[in-house]
Amino acid sequence: MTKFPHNFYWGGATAANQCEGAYNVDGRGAIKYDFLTAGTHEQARSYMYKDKEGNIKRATMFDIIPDDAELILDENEYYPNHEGIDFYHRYKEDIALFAEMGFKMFRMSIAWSRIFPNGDDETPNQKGVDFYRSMFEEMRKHGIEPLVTLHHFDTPYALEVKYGGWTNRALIEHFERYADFVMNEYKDLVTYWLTFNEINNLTMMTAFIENLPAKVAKDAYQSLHHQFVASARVVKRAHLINPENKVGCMICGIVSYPLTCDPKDILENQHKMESVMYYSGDVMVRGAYPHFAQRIWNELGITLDITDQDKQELLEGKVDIYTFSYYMTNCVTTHDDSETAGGNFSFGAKNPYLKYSDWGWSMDADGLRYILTELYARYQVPIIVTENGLGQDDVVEEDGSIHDDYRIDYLRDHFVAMSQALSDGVDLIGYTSWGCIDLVSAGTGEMKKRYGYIYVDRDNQGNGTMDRLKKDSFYWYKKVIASNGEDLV
Ligand code: P53
Repeated sequence: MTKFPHNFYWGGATAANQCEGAYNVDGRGAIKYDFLTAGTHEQARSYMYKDKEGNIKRATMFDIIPDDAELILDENEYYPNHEGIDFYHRYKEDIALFAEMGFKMFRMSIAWSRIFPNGDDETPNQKGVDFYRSMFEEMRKHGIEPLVTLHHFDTPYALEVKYGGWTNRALIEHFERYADFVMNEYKDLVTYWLTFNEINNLTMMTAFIENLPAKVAKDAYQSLHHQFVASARVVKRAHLINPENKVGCMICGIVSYPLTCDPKDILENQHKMESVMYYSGDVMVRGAYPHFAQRIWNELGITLDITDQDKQELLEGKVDIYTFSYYMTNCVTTHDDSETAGGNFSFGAKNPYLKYSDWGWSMDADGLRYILTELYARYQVPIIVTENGLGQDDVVEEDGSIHDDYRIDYLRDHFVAMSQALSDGVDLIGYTSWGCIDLVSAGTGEMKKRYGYIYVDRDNQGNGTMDRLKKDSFYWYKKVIASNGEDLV
C-alpha cells in the first residue's frame, strides 16, 4: 500500500451553525438555519413563517417559501441549532481532544453573522472577531492547521430579507467585504480557505425536481452564478493579501453511476454528473463555464445574467485546490422498474452491490477511489476530501465506552481507497472527516445521526449533559494518524 505523503493533512471538519450554538450570544446575527426545527430520516425539517396576510404557516426545508414571508420562532418547537453542541464555549476543550488524536488540520467555518450580524454592517462585531482569533490561536498552539470555510449554509438572514438573498447581485460585494475583512484580520494565523461549502447544493436539489418551474431553476442557477463570481473575487483578494494563501472550492460529491449498460443510462448519468457536480467544479477550477452549461440552461428554459466582466472575474479567480464531500454514490437509470434507494438526499435506483446506512446512504469506498481519479484527471490540482463519514447512532455502555466498529469499518475502507488513489497518482493532500465531534445533522436536524470520534451527550430533543466521551474510533483514528495511514487495523 502506498504511504500517505509525510505532510498529509489528517483531520476533521465542522461547521459553525451545526456546532457552535450560542445563536444569539455576543451579537451574532440570525441565519435561516436558526429557524429550522428538527426532523428525521422520514420527516423533513420545517420552518414556521408569517405570510403577508399575517397567517402563521409551516413549510419544509424543501418547500418554496414565498419571497415576502417572514420566518418566525415558535416557542412550542425545538430548534437544535440554537445550542448546537455548545462549541462556542467549549472549543478549547474540544480542540485539545482533536490534538490528542493528532489532527494536523481542523476544518471549521466562520459565521459571517458573528462578524457582520446583518451582513452589510458598517463595522464588524468585535466579539465575533475575537472569538475566531482565539480559536485559531488555540489550533496553532496545538500545531493544527486551520482550514476555514467562509460560508457554510449561513448567509445572514438580514441579507435574505433586505435583498432577497443570492438571487440579488448585491450579495457579491457584501460577501467580498466580509471575506476581505477576515482574510486580513487572520492573515497571521490562516492560509487555507474555502469559499462556499457545497456550492452545488444550490442547484443540486433542482436536478431532482420533476417539472421544475423555470423561475425556481433560474433563481437557483443565477444565485449560483453570483456565488461563483463572489468566490472568484475572494480567490483573487486572497492571493493579494497573502501570496501563501491557498483557496479551494468545496463541492458536494454527488457521484452517480449508470444502473445498467444501456447506453441511454450511460448518457443519462453523464448528464447528471455534469449538471450536479462538474458544472460547479469546472467554473471554479477552470475559470469558465463548461461547454455543456448552455445545454443545461436550454433544457431548463432559462437565460442567465452573466456579464463580460463576470466572465473576466471568473477567469481571474481560479481556485488553487479542489475539495469535496464524499459520503455515498447513487445510481441513475432511464428504466422505471428499478427499486429506489430512498433516504434523504440519496436518489435514484438502489445499487444491489452496496450496503446502505440507517439513513439510506450507500457505503461505497471504491467510489471514492473512482471519483478521486476522475477529478484529478479533469482538474490536475491538489485535492482534499473535506467531508466524509458515517452518520449512525451510538450506544454508550455503562462504563462510558462506545464501540463504534461500524464507523471504523466505514472509515478504514475509505482510507484504503485513498491510499489506492495515491498509488494511482492522484495528488491528494488531506482528509478532514465530517463531524469529527458529534454535531447537529444539517439534513435532518438530529443529534443521533452521529459522525464523531467524540461522542456528545445530547439527544434529539435537547436533553443531555453535553459531556464529551471518546469512542473506540477516537483511539483508532489516533493510531491511524500516528502511523500516517499505515496502521488501519
Ligand atoms: P447530514 C446533502 C447531501 C450530502 C451532503 O449531512 C450534505 C447534504 C446536505 O445536508 O451536506 C454536507 O448532516 C454538509 C454538512 C452536513 C454533512 O454533509 O445531513 O456540508 O453540513 O452536515 C452531512 O448527515
